Amino acid sequence: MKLKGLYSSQLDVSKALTEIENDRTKADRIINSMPEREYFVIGVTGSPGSGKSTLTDYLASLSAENSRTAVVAIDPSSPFTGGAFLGDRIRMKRSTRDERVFVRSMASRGNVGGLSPSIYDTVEFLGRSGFDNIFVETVGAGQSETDIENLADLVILVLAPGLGDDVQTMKAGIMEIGDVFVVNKMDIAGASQLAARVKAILEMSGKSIPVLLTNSISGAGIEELHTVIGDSLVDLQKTGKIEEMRNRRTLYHKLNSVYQIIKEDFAESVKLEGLLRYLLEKSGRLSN
Ligand SMILES: Nc1nc2c(ncn2[C@@H]2O[C@H](COP(=O)(O)OP(=O)(O)OP(=O)(O)O)[C@@H](O)[C@H]2O)c(=O)[nH]1
Ligand SMILES: [Mg+2]
Repeated sequence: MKLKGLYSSQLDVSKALTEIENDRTKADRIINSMPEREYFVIGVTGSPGSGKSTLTDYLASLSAENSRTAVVAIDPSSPFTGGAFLGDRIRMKRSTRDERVFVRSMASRGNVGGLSPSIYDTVEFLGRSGFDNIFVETVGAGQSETDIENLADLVILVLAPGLGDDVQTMKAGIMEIGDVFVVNKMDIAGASQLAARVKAILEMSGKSIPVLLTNSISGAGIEELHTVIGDSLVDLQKTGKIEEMRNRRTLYHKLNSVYQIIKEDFAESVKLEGLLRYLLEKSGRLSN
């Protein structure tokens, strides 16, 4: 992988990312010292165990054939250590072997939306370092400023049969965030039925969203998915949506920084507790 500028090796990128994750002020300094660049963020989300890591791994290798590609895998944080499990890295054998793909694991730090606040800095740094396609794997959807929706230009929602992934029982809101739907594990019974149900629901809600079947172990359907992603990104660029997303990402990055400052600097403060109590009371949550 050839990168130009200050962070020209994978090791330099890794070291800078560690600094960025640990120190917000340093993060700003590093990022502001680099010129802005255009890049795409592709979110991969969906049910636990649906094959997100295996699929992302395959996609990243395909993407690396003609674009500089990075993968950020968000692992659920261990509640005890705050660290990340190694699981996703292990399931990204192809990318970790593929020198052209840069892979980074990040802890989610217990955020409901599944993303660590420093994800915005991580992605912006990777973009400015020369990566064109940045895949971000995360579990599920929450309702916070760190949600994948606010970060990614395009969200791939991965489902699989046999996981209790019945469309009716799916977490509220999850169907809304997918720009491309994937029913992975097409080799397992029930995959095409699940895809048909998803299609029917999307049609009912008047959306024309692609629904694809894949097997991320054999690779079946993944070239097609890769093409759909590429075409969708080009469409988004033509219609000005990428620009819109970039502005939205910047806004959420800022909101998140403010939120972090409040959390870190004022969490202990009696005043903040008073304010939170007031807001809770107003929302009626304290009384029930
Ligand atoms: N049969 C079959 N198994 C698959 C397929 N894709 C992934 N798997 C297997 O499903 C299991 C989960 O795959 P992962 O890629 O770790 O799934 P994930 O969604 O990233 O899981 P979490 O990050 O833990 O939520 C692994 O044992 C994979 O080998 C597929 O297309 N078919
Ligand atoms: Mg995973």
